[in-house]
Amino acid sequence: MLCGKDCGKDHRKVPAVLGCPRLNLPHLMFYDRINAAFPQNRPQVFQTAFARCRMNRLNLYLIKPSQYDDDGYVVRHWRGVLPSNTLACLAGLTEDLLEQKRLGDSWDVKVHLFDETVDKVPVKRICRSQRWNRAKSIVCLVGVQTNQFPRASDLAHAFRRAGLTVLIGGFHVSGYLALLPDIPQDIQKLMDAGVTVVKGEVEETWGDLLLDAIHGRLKPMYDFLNSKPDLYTKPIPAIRKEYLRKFAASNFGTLDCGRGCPFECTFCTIINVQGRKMRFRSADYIAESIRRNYRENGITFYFFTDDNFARNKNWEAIFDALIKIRTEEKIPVEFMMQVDVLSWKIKNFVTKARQAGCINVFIGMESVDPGNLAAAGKKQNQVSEYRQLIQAYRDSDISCHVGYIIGFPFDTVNSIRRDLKFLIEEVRPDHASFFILMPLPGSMDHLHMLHRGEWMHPDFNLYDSQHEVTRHPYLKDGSWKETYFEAWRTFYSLENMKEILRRGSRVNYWNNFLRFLWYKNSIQTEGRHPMMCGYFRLKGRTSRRPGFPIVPRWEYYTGRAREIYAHLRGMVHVLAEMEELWLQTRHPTEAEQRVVEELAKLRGKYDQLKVADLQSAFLRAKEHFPSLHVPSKVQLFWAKWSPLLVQNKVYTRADLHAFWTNIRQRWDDRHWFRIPLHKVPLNLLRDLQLSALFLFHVSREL
Ligand code: B12
Ligand code: SF4
Repeated sequence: MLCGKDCGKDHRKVPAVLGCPRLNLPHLMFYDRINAAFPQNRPQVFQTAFARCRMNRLNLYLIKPSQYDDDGYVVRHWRGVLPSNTLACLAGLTEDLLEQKRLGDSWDVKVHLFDETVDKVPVKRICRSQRWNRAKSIVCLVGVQTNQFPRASDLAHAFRRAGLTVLIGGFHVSGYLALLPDIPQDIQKLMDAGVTVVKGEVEETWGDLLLDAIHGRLKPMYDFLNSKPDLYTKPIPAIRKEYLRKFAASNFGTLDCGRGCPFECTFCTIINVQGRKMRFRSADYIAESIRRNYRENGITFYFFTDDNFARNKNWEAIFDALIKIRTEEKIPVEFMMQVDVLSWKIKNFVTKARQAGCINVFIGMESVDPGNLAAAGKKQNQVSEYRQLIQAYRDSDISCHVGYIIGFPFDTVNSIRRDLKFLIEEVRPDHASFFILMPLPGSMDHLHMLHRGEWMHPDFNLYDSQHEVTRHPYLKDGSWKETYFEAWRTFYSLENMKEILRRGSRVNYWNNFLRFLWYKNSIQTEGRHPMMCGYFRLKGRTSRRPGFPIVPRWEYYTGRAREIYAHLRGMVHVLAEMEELWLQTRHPTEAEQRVVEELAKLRGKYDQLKVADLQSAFLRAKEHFPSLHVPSKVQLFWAKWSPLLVQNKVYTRADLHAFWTNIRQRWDDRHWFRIPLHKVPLNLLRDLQLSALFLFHVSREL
């Protein structure tokens, strides 16, 4: 008889006093005594009763692992930004199985969801879960991407050492094994430790897999790559309210309406895992789940995670269903989606998208250099049409977010700067996300580099599009990463953000503004890609990558205190910049914009700005806009000292900024006697009032 805890040993051969030699679990000694008492033909009835009372509880742990940071700590945030669709997907499939009682009646199944980017995974508790509860525990490491694979492997080994049943799936293993004839060493190591590797999608096989896991008959590997499921009537990703509470916006859900992409970009893994043939869900199913999520969880905003919604053959039916939900049922649902550069040419696509509630599209633009696009197999991207593409969406009040890759073969530091200027000034998207080119296992780039024997960094933890993992002919000695960060800083400069908010439609003002806040905070304060980031980084002293030492308590906590201080300072800087952006852009009329420009000209003397100077700025603006109302000096006095009272007359905090810079300068130069102490309390009060006003408006829009 094999050990009920899946250690793989035959207990007839193990002396009873030792229990299970691999797991060293005391309760197995009892199991062994039974084996000893009934050495050959154990009564069936005894076995069944024993099995029932031992395995009446099934703990199913669905864990989405995180990544290690450069210091080896697990990356976790107090609040996340984007919930995991893979978790929701597998939760939905499991709920469906339980409703249909596919796992049988005898199981009391408890499903635990952990997203390590926002949850501390209680590794020890999970390891004990099978030991004391007389239960069976199955751990599924889900949606594991390449940069999460090292962390996922460490978790898998820890759970296996405790004798739990462990499965791993997601894009890393699926992509890696899709193109390579042999099993790579690190995946083989997992399989040798008893971890089951699952390639491909499981919509049609999840129930069978769980039954195999329950009955201890899992195979080392399952390959579903060649039998891609038809998604039409498959269970829709299930959104749980308690999970969403860990995210900045708890009304934000994810849903994949379809999978696959017909194009052939060489850096992309999607086509080799989910295929080039499009599969899609039924519009009625999607609509029903949107209604239910609205009723039960208050979800009003979705990220449709399809890689290319424009090529989803069911797009029109899905849009029509959403239009009906919005107009007839008055459910105020909105969404963002990913599309290709040709999508604007599809008849009615853009207008219907807006009517259906789309407010943001993510477009795989990748580069503005035709040579680079050709090298990446991105034949569909025509640089000459980029401007029209952005305009087509903007005309329908949909803001455009472009993905931009740095490190294509023809990129140099200078060409990247030139291209970025072109992107900002000519193409003019509303948002941009920058990525360092990396050969992801499962992409043709990776396969070709492997065949050519080119160097690729062996540590998958770094494959997060933010590290240099290959060698570039023109971007050397860290200049690749430097240029990458420069691109973020240039695009999200105060000037460009101001320009975007001014030219964008008022309908999308807060949508654009909040995204800027999220992006600035991620890049400037956290130093992480916004799509892998949340708000306020958390760390666990002992959750460190093997090979990194556990730092003594005192050293760790003093270091942490310094980090938190630097972090909070960073956040204050970001908030101050965003406050300035808000003050300068929240005024809709052209006349008021002119006032802001006139005020900006006074920048040199902000620290000694008089009410009369402020009024003169209004008067100069009035020369161009005669209908402009010029506030009285009394009004401006109050606006200057009490922003809460006359909030709409405050156009900038540049004078405050100048005041604090001045004080700091004098402090640093040790000219303490020249610090105007009497002005400090009043300016502090003004600053606090303005910040309160700003935060109030931001929180109202969240
Ligand atoms: C939405 C999305 C995001 C979102 C949300 C992520 C999320 N987890 O939902 C955001 C924007 C945050 C994001 C960020 C990033 N992403 Co992303 N993302 C996607 C996208 C478009 C959809 C994900 C999805 O929902 N798929 C649908 C689910 C259901 O599919 P699935 O995860 O494969 O799961 C199925 C099977 O694999 C299987 N399965 C999965 N796990 C398990 C476990 C077990 C035990 C079993 C049995 C089965 C199983 O069952 C599922 C149902 O069939 C995918 C592309 C894609 N088409 O999947 C890229 C993708 C996953 N992302 C990718 C990358 C590179 C990133 C970033 C590194 C980019 C960046 N720098 O920002 C970051 C990393 C963020 C992070 N730390 O997770 C790559 C990953 C490739 C790789 N090998 O690592 C992909 C494949 C896109 C690509 N360019 O190739 N991403
Ligand atoms: S268009 Fe996007 S999803 Fe399609 S192959 Fe290219 S990168 Fe992949």
